[in-house]
Amino acid sequence: MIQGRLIKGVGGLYFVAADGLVYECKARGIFRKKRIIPTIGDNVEISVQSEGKGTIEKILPRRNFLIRPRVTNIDCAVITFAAKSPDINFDLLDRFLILAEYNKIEDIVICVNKSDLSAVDKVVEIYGGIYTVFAVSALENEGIEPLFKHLENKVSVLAGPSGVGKSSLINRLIPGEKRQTGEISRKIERGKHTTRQVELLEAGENTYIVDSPGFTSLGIEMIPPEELVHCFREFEPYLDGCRFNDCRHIAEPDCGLKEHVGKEISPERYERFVKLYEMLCDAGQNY
Ligand SMILES: Nc1nc2c(ncn2[C@@H]2O[C@H](COP(=O)(O)OP(=O)(O)O)[C@@H](O)[C@H]2O)c(=O)[nH]1
Ligand SMILES: [Mg+2]
Ligand SMILES: [Zn+2]
Repeated sequence: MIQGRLIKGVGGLYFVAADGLVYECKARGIFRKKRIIPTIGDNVEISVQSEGKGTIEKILPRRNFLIRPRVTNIDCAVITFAAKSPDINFDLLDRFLILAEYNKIEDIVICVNKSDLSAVDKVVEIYGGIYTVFAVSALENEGIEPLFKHLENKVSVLAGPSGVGKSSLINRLIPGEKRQTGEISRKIERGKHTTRQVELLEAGENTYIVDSPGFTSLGIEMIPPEELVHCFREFEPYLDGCRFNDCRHIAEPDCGLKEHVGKEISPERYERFVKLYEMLCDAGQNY
């Protein structure tokens, strides 16, 4: 039995990278009976039947699980936006960050692409103290090296709206990769009814990147309202300084969190927290 990582699935066949080789595998029938679906990113144990062919015998426990794209055991989320064209939608940026936090991904970074078109000051100003911010230009091949260094020996997902340059970045990060970019690639994506194949792309030894189809809006309605505050990483140090144990940090007096808004906490971030909290409460009532 050897251990490997499920990097790709095509019509019931699973491709497992192990010991520098890729094995074409079937899954044991027991998985289907138990309704367990092998998922890209799974750490698996396989038995080898013949050269390059094997069977998935066991799926090891998953550390986390993303639904869109459907992938597990993510080490790092690279929330990717463009400095310009399209302009940064900060509401959407926070939603991507919230989803990554909610999925318990520890290593979250922000990547601002198209730095050739505009400065990235505002992102650095608001987020620089909370997350590592990489300013890059896929077009001019600028800033790629530090980003690549950060991704080494990890499985990373590039998530962000469409048109920000995720595929272009992957083409820079992975030598030889030729992902379709631009408007044509998006027309093709829209035309397909099935979601595009998720795949771990090998960027180096033990280094994988997932390109995900872009989203224009991101549902976070499944998050219980009281969990939201924990998805704002910089709020954490101030959550035990409130007068009330069940403080929602909205309108309560003597709120230890609100005391720091405008100081350590960005007023914009806090405002978006309040708006999203109220949205989540309303969403809960509609169930
Ligand atoms: N100016 C500029 N344009 C870029 C850069 N990176 C990508 N683009 C362009 O932005 C468009 C969208 O890129 P694409 O990689 O398809 O974005 P995706 O939808 O996030 O995968 C394409 O027309 C790219 O040529 C960059 O660093 N600077
Ligand atoms: Mg793309
Ligand atoms: Zn409070």
